[in-house]
Amino acid sequence: MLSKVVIANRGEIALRILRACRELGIKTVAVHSEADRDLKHVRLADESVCIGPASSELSYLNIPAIISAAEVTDAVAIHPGYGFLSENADFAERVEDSGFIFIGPSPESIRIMGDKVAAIEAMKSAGVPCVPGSDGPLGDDNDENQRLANKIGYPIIIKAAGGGGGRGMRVVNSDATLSNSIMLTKQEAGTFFGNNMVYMEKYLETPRHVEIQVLADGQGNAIHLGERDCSMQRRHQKVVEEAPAPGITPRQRKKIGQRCVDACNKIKYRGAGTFEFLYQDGEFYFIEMNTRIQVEHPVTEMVTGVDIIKEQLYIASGEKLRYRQSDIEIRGHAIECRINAEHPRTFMPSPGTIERYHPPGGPGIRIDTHIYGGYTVPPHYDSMIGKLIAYGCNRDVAIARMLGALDEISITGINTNIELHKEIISDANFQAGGVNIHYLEKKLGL
Ligand code: MV4
Repeated sequence: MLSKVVIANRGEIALRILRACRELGIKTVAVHSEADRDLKHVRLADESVCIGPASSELSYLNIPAIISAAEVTDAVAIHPGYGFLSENADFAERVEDSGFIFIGPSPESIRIMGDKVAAIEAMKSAGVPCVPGSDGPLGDDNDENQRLANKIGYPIIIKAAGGGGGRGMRVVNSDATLSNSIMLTKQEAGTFFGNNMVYMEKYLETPRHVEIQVLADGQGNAIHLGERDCSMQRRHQKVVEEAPAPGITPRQRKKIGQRCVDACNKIKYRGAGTFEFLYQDGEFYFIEMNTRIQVEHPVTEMVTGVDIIKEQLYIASGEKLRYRQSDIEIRGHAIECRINAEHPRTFMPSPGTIERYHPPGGPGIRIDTHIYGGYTVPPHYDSMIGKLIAYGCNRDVAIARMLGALDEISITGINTNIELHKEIISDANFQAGGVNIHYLEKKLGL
């Protein structure tokens, strides 16, 4: 097993990684910004190194500072968490070139999945179902682009190859606006991602966002851990996630899961990963692959009993995958509410000092958070301060436990979105299951 790991992240995920390391007897190094000296995991880590000022660019995105911290503490590996450098192929490469283990996929895998055109091409040829589209980047010939759009059928969507997560996309309804939309999307893509390549897909109007979690050891062993439904979102920020996805049958899960597993083996994928699909009219359509641990991984952990972070650490240490597909059983239901420090109506971040914090408890309640009474949420980073997860033997029990926990939890001194969560979990359409990606914004009147 790894002897010492640098946790190159902050907040709840840094604490989550620390806990997994501690369980496996791995020593931990917390690297933190000047604004993050009081983070809970910094106190709990075996060692800590301040890597720069509050600004992310100068600390959590500062590659030389993070690698230096690994060098001076004699660490052997670096866990990037999510966000920040987690899907930066150059970072993974520099970590490896400096003689450390990057806890994640190979730089090559990260690079392929970062290029959405390359990712779709790789997945399509591996047998993963994709959205009908351009099968490659769009050229400058407008007649040809119009022929393609009409063959696919309007509405279509233009997406930046370097985008993802909702940035750099444009829906087009007719030939009249096609060439202009392609030009604008190319221009934005060039500015924001330094890559003006764009591609075309059929625009699915009312899909759900369903994603498959995989684990692979890069030695020919891959498994899937079933799916999560992440359709409850606002402005591409997930708000509530659950596993399994309502209405997905064991047969559907097995079929799409096996496609993902086969693709992992084909591309020699290593580590944890997530295949993102749009799901509409009973069909799955691959859109992107995430090569990091995701915020919502706990719902999968709750229904499978697999500690995904621990498995990342085992895989990074070179061990063969400790599970076979036949060991994996989806049992019960789990729901996660992301708790944000934000204004309840404007959704603007609302940092500040937490006066009191009373966590909820009881059967099936898990809370992944770094907050404590007296902790000050800094204004420099993401507003998510924790995740409340409710597990039950079925969805109704998970919902009842979540409603109880939302009633019980108390965070004073800052604004949070806890009241919003009470409204969502009480919502009749949420309770029926299977709402699409537009539901929350419609409900909020946006
Ligand atoms: C789409 C789509 C409809 N049709 N692609 C947005 C984020 C990025 N990961 C992909 N996105 C979408 N791609 C086709 N062909 C609708 C979205 C989309 C979306 C997807 C998942 C979760 C939330 C979303 C919100 C708006 C649009």
